[in-house]
Amino acid sequence: MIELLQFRYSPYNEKVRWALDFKRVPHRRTAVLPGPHMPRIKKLTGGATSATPVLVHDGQPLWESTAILDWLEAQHPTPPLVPADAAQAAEARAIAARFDTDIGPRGRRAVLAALMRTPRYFAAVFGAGHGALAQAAYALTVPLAAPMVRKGNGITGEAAIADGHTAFDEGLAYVAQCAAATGYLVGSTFTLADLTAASMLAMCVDPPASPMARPQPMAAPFAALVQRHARHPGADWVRGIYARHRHALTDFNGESAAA
Ligand SMILES: N[C@@H](CCC(=O)N[C@@H](CS)C(=O)NCC(=O)O)C(=O)O
Repeated sequence: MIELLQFRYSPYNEKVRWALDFKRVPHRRTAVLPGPHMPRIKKLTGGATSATPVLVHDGQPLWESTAILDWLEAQHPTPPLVPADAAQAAEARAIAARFDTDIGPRGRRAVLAALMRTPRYFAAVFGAGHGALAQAAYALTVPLAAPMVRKGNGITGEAAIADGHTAFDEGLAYVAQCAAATGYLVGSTFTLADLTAASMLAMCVDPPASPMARPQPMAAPFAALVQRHARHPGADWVRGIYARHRHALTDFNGESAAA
């Protein structure tokens, strides 16, 4: 059995969940809480990383979402996420890499900064599936962990947060323009590029009835972030891709609805 160790709310984890669901790979999901996750993930990866997602197959851990998607593509080639055409495959990988390494980390700063302003909501978002008591206890740790979260994610001040919004604007503008002709970022089918871009932009779009939908009602700072980007044509694209290709699952505690 494949196990995914995940953060409930994370675009890199969403990439892997989406690929597993898209390819209908039976698996189990175990949600770990940011912070307390560290010793467990470090032990599992032999100290290589503390970051999620980590996928365990036959006792072997795999980390880095792109490496996990490559492994899934090799093990479960259909339906494909990588185009058969070499030029299109390279284009899809390049678009995915831009969203992975630029738009995602920059945008995440604005998201985390908004969430950290409301520790109880932070705990509700990341602790979905855990009991109310566990969430309340977790919320108490958020202000203590905030300096570490800021440091680890490059949230150096207001300029970094503003740049996060700029990153979302850049990403939304890119998908709106690039997908205008066919609805997809590469060619005329759903690929790794669409999956990755939509997973990253889900942070500011909040696609409904999906694992990236936030608990309701949203806390005010976070609602403002979503509101700020909601009417962008790129946000329509994200919602459309989710509706057509995510086969929206709302699992919160690790049960795979794809099995
Ligand atoms: N490049 C990595 C990024 C993963 C990542 O940034 N994961 C974050 C959650 S969004 C995480 O687990 N952070 C906690 C940590 O690094 O300890 C990937 O693609 O998997």
